[in-house]
Amino acid sequence: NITKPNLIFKDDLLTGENIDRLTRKLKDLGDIFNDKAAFAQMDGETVVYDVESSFPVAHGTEGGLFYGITYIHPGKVGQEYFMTKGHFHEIRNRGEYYCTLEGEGMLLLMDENGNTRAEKMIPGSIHYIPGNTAHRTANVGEQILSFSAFWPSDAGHDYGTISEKGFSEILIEQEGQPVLVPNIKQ
Ligand code: PAN
Ligand code: ZN
Repeated sequence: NITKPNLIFKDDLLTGENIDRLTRKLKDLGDIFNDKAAFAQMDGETVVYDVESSFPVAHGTEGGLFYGITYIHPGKVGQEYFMTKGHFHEIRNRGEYYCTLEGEGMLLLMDENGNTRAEKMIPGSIHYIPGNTAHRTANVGEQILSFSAFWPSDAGHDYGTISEKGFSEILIEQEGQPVLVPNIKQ
């Protein structure tokens, strides 16, 4: 029941070989949400996001590019919006572009000194993620948030740092608005 963006290129890029599809459910994301009591009340089978990626060259190839579309469902755990795990790239200095396709979101960016900032995602918005910057996206709207991503094929993903410590700030809903507040877990 995901509304897929009506893009000319999408079906061509995301068919054929070397396509990877993954689904992340609440039960896979136990460590990212702060409100453990609210989390415990929810169905672990709830889908939080899907990612469809195209890997035209082998992982680790220098000079190639990967392409993926992420679909984040609307929802919250307590006050915290449904969001991606978030990661640094394994080769830390590798950057990335995101382009919002549909919905409303926030892109959280944290540098290696733990400074977090957020960019608003609306259809058509383009976001440059510099190297050495952890990135996570949250759906702050009431429909699917989808965005395309383009990253170097040798970037790799380091999830460990974020799964241990999280971001220095978390994105929660207060009086109907998304706000960044310090992450007390840190
Ligand atoms: C994106 C992300 C995607 C899912 O393609 O991998 O949005 O988020 P997580 O990987 O944090 O679960 C990207 O940033 N690739 O590098
Ligand atoms: Zn990335």
